[in-house]
Amino acid sequence: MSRLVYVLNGPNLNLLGKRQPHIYGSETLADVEAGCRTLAGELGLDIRFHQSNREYELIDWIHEARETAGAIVINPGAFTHTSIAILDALNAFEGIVIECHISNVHKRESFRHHSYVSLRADGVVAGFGTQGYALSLRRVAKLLDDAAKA
Ligand code: CA2
Repeated sequence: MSRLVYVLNGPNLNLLGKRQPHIYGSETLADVEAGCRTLAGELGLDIRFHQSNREYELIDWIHEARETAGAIVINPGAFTHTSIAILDALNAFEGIVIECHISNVHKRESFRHHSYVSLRADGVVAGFGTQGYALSLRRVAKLLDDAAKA
């Protein structure tokens, strides 16, 4: 399976490190991307890292990943709780899907407790801060390594 991983980020995550540090921490999205790139190099993964406030752009990247990628790590932001369209796109992707949330959504408002994306995700990370991205990439690398051996 391809070792290319799409790391996708949904609405408002461009504000990371600039607002609400008590919830989302002080690292910016650029810091998260740099950390993902360094770790991906160590794990032998290639990454495409994107953020958008537009649902259709996230869907287009998921479609693009269908052609080339072995895995998607996605923090869909608030689309997690609303988007059947993103779920449908992920259901058309045959590789590994990891859903990653910075905050512990289960400790927050009840509307954050339901995730459409979890119906497709192979694993879910929540509440580990931005470290969740590294944990997600490590899990992807492990699953790809296991698949290569099988
Ligand atoms: O915990 C997460 O990663 C979330 O996916 C973040 C979403 C939220 O709607 C989900 O329920 C949980 C919100 C992203 C907003 O990010 C901001 C970051 C800094 C300042 C303002 C917003």
